[in-house]
Amino acid sequence: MSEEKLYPVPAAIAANAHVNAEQYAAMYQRSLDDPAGFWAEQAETFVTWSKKWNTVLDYSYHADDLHIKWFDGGQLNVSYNCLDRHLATRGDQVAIIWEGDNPNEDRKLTYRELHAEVCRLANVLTTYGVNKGDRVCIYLPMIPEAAVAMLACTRIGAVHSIVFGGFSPDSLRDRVLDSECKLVITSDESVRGGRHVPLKKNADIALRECPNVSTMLVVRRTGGNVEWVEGRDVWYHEALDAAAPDCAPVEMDAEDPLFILYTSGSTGKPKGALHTTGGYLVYAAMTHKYVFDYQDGEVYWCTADVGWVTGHTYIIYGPLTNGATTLMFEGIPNYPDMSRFWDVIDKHQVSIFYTAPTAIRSLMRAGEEPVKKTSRQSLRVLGSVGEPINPEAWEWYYRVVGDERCPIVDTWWQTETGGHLITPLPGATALKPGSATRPFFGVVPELVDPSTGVPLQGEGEGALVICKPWPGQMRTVYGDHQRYIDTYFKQYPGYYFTGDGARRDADGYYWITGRIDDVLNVSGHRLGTAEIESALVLHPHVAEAAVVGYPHDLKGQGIYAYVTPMAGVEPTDELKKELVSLVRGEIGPIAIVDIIQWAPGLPKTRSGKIMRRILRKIAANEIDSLGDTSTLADPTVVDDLIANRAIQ
Ligand code: 6R9
Repeated sequence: MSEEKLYPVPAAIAANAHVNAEQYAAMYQRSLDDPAGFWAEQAETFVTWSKKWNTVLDYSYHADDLHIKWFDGGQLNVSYNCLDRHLATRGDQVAIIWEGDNPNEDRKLTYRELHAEVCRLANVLTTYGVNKGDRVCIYLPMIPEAAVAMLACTRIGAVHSIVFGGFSPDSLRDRVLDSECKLVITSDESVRGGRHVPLKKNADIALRECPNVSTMLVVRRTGGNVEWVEGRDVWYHEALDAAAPDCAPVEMDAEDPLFILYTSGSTGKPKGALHTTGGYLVYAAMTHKYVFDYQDGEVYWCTADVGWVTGHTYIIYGPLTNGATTLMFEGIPNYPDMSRFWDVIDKHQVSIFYTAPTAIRSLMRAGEEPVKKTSRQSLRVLGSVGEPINPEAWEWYYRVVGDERCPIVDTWWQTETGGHLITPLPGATALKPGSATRPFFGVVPELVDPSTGVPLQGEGEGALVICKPWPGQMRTVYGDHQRYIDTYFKQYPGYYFTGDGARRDADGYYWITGRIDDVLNVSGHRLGTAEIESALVLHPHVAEAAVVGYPHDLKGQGIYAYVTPMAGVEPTDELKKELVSLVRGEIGPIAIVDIIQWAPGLPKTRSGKIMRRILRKIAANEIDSLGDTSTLADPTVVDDLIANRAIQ
């Protein structure tokens, strides 16, 4: 064993877990030795098919013939799997516990009630001309109607594209246009931490430039004032009241599109990650059961928003396919006070709790008292996702929140991967704080030398790639297959490139070190430096901008922008404020620039490429290790940047 602290699997957990250490080893080996047999079994176990597939896997990772097909020829319906097939045995079981922003507001929907509402909405969508394969944009807060909307789309074979409620009208517009949606579902307002956000107003602004959207369904969440566009806008509740209660699920091919979800990359605009039906659902259900060791009857809570992939897979599709009770939370961790998470756990007797390191770090700051005054006896398993969890936060989560009783599953995965790829299993994996530990079944990670692409043997650090497909893998970038190939399969031929760096220790444990491309991870949210730079240069007083991340205590990474003003422009604090609000307005409140440094010049190579490596070092105040600056067109610009750096 290596030098790091090791937490063995608690005996009480191992005894009843779906998978213990021996079973993990045997199943993992089998998944490599006989992938077709292994995955066929999983597909039969987790999903009900109306027609069996012909081939388990058909793929090529080669750029000139790139394709990935799982369970080709099979047919199924996602909403049938999440709802109908549970009705006979658990129709009256709670499917969704909704906990409002206001602690006095909650709601429970049984599988039967959820099924009924989904069928009605599916009929409404059909009435407004949505057919199989059409795209529907969902721009909703964390309310049960978001789950209903997703499932209603899947019932009729429409492809949903959820846009997080914290995105701006411009971001919403770009996504609606790129995925060519014809219908948008939103609400009058959203509520978070007692504050109302005018979602419909944002959608109204966005849709001014989206001529193909003919219908906007509006959920009444708060009763706040909204403007109404006659002929386009329809109240959700009125439409549902008028709709027929029965709706047969449409049979879908395993490789038919299920959803599009936009995510930031190193270059250009966010890309629409496309996930398909059969493989995704198998992978979502299987990882949900094994990684959280979900046991029948337990209440499971993932605090993500359905606007992110974590919400898709681990609030909705995984849990509902497994017939679980999933909790959906509208609010935030510190409202009305710092005990909110723990109060909700006690109130609803939550067994499994899955959140992000950024939330843990901010709650940690408030000390132990807000946690310790609650019971949390119902908790059995804790989870972490979104960014590397620093060992201090891990230890606090383990000791203070879990009372040293609950294993923490630190799950590494991405929008692109659909589900967990590297993660402990509660009953099988000894834990090391800060390590995502070992690969899930069927997943073959590899570390390659970032510059040569040569695989590393044994211990070492390099670029994290995956050697073969898994069923939850994204299939393409919507509308731009070439971008898919270029982004993920070009740099290291024969592999899927994750964009992350990682270290492998002597025990074969993986430690994710973070993004090695130009993607920032701010409070667990992905942002491309290119998106932020494009927003900054929209300002008439800005000549050029370069954005990098720097270490931030709470957010993991903060946003550091180097901005070159136009000649003759006075760089003032007023201008800084304008730039911060410009970026926020363009992208949304998740994009708050933390630091702006005025840069008379940016460090560029002779071919004009900005050397971000140097900018990252200066932002992090690591000026002793700038590396070679001799290839810069003008090495003196670096001296000015160092002298005026924000963190010294
Ligand atoms: C699920 C999700 C993906 C990026 C990923 C990585 C980082 C996520 C992590 C983690 C270390 C973990 N990331 N989970 N890093 N440990 N447990 O977050 O998807 O929003 O696409 O972000 O997040 O850098 O590449 P997404």
